[in-house]
Amino acid sequence: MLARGESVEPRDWMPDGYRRMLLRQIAQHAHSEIIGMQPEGSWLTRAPSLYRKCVLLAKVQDEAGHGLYLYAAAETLGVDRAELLDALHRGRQRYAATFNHPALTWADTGAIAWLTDGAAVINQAPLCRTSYGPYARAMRRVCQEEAFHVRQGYDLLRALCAGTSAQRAMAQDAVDRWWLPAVALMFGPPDTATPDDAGAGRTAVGTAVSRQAIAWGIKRHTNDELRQRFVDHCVPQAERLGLTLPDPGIRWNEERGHYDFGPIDWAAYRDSLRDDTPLARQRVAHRVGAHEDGAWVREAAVAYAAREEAR
Ligand code: FAQ
Repeated sequence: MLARGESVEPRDWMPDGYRRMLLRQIAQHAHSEIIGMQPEGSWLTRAPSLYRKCVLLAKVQDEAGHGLYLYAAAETLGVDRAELLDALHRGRQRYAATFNHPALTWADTGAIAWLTDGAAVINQAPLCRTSYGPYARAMRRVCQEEAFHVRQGYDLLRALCAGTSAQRAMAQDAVDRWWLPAVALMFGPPDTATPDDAGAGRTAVGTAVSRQAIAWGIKRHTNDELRQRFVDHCVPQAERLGLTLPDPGIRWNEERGHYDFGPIDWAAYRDSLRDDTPLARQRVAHRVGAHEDGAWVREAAVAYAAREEAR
């Protein structure tokens, strides 16, 4: 079926490992969408104009919607959404550690949308052809919206770059802080073992997982291929904005037909996946609080559905 390029649908037979890998990736993805609302969401009450507030509100709501599409896709694999949320709240399933960085200034909302959503589009566009039908269909909607977010982030940064020197400095500072989380964390571990891995007798965390995910058609490209594609996209855009990407190793490589970029500190990467940092704890606590506050809405929806059914 996979060899014929056909998608796997919920009622088709599938190996347990395939189901587990899909569930892990879709759940992590869904959790990332809803936890990812928090850094930008913290600026909703402080947007500099009504226009920017409306745009940011719509963007943050879109991320909630992406979470819903993805939880619905995960449910087709036989789990309940409440179980998935419980796993997030108890720290049994992960979300992208990118969002364990703070949004310190208004410019961060632009840098997050340009770089983080930009990385998400590069990572997720190939997932529109992922082998599991419900995930692929969710991705098509998500990617269309994410592409719009990237333009919104770029537009915000462009406005700051055309402003005062303080505004330009704010944009540069935000890009300086969000570049590495986007390049390293949004694409996952490297394809090959790093010297640090080899020294510790480890194979690279990403290698085996990625290889299996590609074999099953869940992922279409390796983490490093996608990372390179992202750098190639961003460099000319940064030049147009008049911003510098914080990596002195970035230069055009005529032979490869790609931009070279500096080495990533993978030991620091592994460290940033920890879920016991103050900000990671705060993200989950905020999420749990929102879930508890929303209990009455879920109860009302269930009561309404039961009443409609009884009619
Ligand atoms: N953060 O399994 P591998 C978005 C974990 S959506 C935390 O070898 P892989 C929208 C990994 O889970 C962003 N944990 O990694 C938005 C595993 O742990 P486990 C998310 C990480 O699969 C934008 C262990 O390390 N996108 O941004 C991370 O090759 C703006 C070993 O790793 C997706 O989920 C990490 N960064 O690569 C929202 C797309 N990296 O499960 C708001 C689909 C690794 O064994 C604002 N997912 N780990 O306990 C993927 O493409 C991949 O799963 C990766 C990870 C790239 C995330």
